[in-house]
Amino acid sequence: PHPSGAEQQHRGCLLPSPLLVGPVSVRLSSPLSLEEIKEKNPLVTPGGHYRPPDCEPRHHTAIVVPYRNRQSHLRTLLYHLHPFLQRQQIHYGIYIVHQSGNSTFNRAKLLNVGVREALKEEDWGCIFLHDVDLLPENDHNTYTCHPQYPTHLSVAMDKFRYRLPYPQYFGGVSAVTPDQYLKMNGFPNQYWGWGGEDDDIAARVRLSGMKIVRPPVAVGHYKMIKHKGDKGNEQNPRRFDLLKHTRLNWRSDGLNSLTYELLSKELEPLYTNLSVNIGEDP
Ligand code: UD2
Ligand code: MN
Repeated sequence: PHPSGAEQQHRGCLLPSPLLVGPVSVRLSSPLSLEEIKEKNPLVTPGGHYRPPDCEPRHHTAIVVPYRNRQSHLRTLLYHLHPFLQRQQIHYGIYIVHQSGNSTFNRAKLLNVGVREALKEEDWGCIFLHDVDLLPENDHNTYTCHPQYPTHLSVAMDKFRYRLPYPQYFGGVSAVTPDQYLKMNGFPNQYWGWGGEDDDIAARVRLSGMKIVRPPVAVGHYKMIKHKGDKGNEQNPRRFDLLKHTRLNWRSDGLNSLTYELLSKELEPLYTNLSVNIGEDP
């Protein structure tokens, strides 16, 4: 006999989700308006949260996006990611961490802020660190965490001809559990401008006794929306020097030295917007 609706609600969602479709084509041009995207995702609640309506989700994932001045990329990401995550039948929330002001961009520090603020709100089991311009192309690439080790998801990107550019590469999209994040003392706060912070994060994984796990190349496909370098995120000339000292610095710079001022938190229809003052390059 079929379970009644009430019984079904207490059932764990099936694994793998029966809603998965595998490879999907990604729409890069002329994103819809936020209102139109909201209409297509009626079950998303304010702040950009979602729970599968018919089964108990097995995963609770926060998506943290470092952000400044990439409006069209953000719309494209939301258009694509909401249905993608819903097909995976996970409980999720999307957090956009907006660096206020014009000081040099600091991706890793924004990620630290996002993790801390997301965990204040809910007991997320998994936290995704997600560039705004990367679109997953296969929904078998599940947005869940490995129980022991940090995961690197964007293993095959169009911009690198669908290959890993180098073995320790950790840029783009990655994921940690709160425990893994604590173990590696989060991410560095000292990388202002473009580059190096992803390699520092990869080094922290290793230095804290963990390793990086990855999905198969066949499912870890991503498209990156083409863009030029942003004003305020010029290449960081200090990155090579900083990277020489990760081994010395990772225990003192990171989650345990993080300071910032949360300026506002807005529950937008499709995401939570955290505006934050993270200071500037000293
Ligand atoms: C690479 C990595 C990225 C990061 C970066 C170096 C890939 C796919 N990604 O990206 O993870 O390590 O190098 O820092 O290899 N952003 C804004 N506004 C800005 C500047 C940056 O929102 O003004 C955010 C946005 O989420 C963006 C991310 O920071 O996707 C990374 O910056 P990028 O896209 O300019 O750098 P890219 O593509 O070289
Ligand atoms: Mn990019």
